Amino acid sequence: MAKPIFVLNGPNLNLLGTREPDIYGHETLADVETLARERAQSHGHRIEFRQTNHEGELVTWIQDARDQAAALVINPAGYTHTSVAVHDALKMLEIPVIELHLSNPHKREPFRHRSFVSSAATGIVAGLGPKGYGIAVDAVAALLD
Ligand code: CA2
Repeated sequence: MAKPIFVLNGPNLNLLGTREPDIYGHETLADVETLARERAQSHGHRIEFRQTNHEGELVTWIQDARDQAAALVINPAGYTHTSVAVHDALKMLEIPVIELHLSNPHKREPFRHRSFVSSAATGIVAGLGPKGYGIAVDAVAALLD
């Protein structure tokens, strides 16, 4: 069986849909997972969708993607702006990697303007809200074809 597209989510995204809807939208993480799963199926792919509040767990999952995933979509959330460990793990991948954000960090506070992830990503999707998850899956499907 073909390898899945990993869709990995970082800290606090389990609370999606419960706060700050003006920034992040009204959809929950479960809604976003359904959207990404349906979009992957429409392209003949499947996804492995995960969320963690722990940096080390996220690093381990990125390492798992080296031999278990066809591609990686990652919303590292707050770790985007802080984590050398996430950066180092992503640099070890030889598959397409999409950095994904619901909001556009460049329109927000200056501390969100620095990403440790962008330089290790194939491409970036940001500022498109929950729909960005579907668009990121479209992008990796196009890269894998
Ligand atoms: O826009 C994004 O997707 C972010 O990765 C979200 C992170 C933020 O630190 C990044 O700068 C941009 C924050 C995730 C927090 O998620 C919540 C969503 C709704 C309610 C509470 C938390």
